[in-house]
Amino acid sequence: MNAPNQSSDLAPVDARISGQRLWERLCAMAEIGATAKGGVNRQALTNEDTRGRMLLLEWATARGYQASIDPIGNLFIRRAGRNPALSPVMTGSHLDSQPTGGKFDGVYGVLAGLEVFETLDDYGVTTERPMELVVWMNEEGSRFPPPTMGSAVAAGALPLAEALAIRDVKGADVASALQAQIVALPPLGQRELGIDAHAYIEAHIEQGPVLENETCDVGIVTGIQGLHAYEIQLIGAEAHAGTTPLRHRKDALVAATALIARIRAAIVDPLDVLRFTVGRFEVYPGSPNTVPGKVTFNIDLRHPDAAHLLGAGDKILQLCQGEIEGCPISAKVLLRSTPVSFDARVVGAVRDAANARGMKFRDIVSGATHDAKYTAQHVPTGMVFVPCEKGISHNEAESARPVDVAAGAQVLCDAMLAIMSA
Ligand code: HGY
Ligand code: MN
Ligand code: MN
Repeated sequence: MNAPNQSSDLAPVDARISGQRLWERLCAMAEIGATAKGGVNRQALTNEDTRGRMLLLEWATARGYQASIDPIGNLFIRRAGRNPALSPVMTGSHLDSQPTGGKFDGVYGVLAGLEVFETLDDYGVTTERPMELVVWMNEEGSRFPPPTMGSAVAAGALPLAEALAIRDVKGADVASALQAQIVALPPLGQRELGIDAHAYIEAHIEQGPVLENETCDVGIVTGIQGLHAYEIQLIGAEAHAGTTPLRHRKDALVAATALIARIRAAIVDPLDVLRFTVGRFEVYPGSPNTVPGKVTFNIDLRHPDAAHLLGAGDKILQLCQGEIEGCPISAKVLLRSTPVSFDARVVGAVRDAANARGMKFRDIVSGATHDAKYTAQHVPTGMVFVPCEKGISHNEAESARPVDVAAGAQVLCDAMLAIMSA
């Protein structure tokens, strides 16, 4: 590429991202935690997650960007601007994945942000404000529930001490896993908790079929639906599978399945807008010939309307009182995040950027949750979506096209520059 002449954001330049470099970086990152079925398993604070962060830091420090980390492990990469005292224009997403995750969920937003920084370097663009790329810790919440843990703590929605004490199914807590990661990473600047940005724009795959079905190049994300996360526990009594009559049993698994059936019946939504999922279900002691003495399961509940979500959530908590099948029930609220509408100015900058590039686009509300729901509580926030194949995500078959990931990164670049001086 011919390096264009030196310029600054005062003299607008048509900075065009490199789709090829972005695609190469996505492929390189996908090798870390790669699974046999073509996806990734890079769960938060595992060795794979640490290796992914190390690769990103390698690319970032090669460009002279400054890296820092906050007390919950959110990683910040800063591209200097003319005036360091100004709040940065921020972008970001996450590198951690589901256990059977895809190559684009989260990673795309992180590497699209890096591509924007590198493109501005290549075009010699010096911006007035610094720019920051944040890698939110544990967005997926698959190893350590709840999801969006790092951004929730940074936003003050989840106490740091509570998050650090959360354990995975093997008993490891966030604090020790985070400490192990920090020791393995290169030395990083220390960063206080908080979200300080002039604006935040995140690029992400849609994780649904709408954009692909409508042959849109990008989606202008206007908001995110609300999400409640609960942990439910039922306590029975271990007993011998062969000698214990059913009438004498306190079978926690029978109780849990009866309770889930009751909850589903109580919150059924004929419009199929409410999303109720039990994705984690632990049976203790998990022996084929011992009656289960304890069951712990997680509920993920979502809806775009705050009142409907709250109503369903309260019904669940009412049903999770007392006992069922002789087993006492306990319920823990892990997260209650309300639906979010993004800042009109930032949404407009994303829409204008797509329009100026002659792209086909549409407004869209995100069914998936994102760290942007927490940045939106503190700074003007928006997102840009790109299509993914058949809308498949949280699945190793997740896929996206080079032309689409490039288009989203270009919109991200243009929108970040536009919001810079807004
Ligand atoms: O669960 C979600 O919506 C996100 O993809 N972690
Ligand atoms: Mn994601
Ligand atoms: Mn995800």
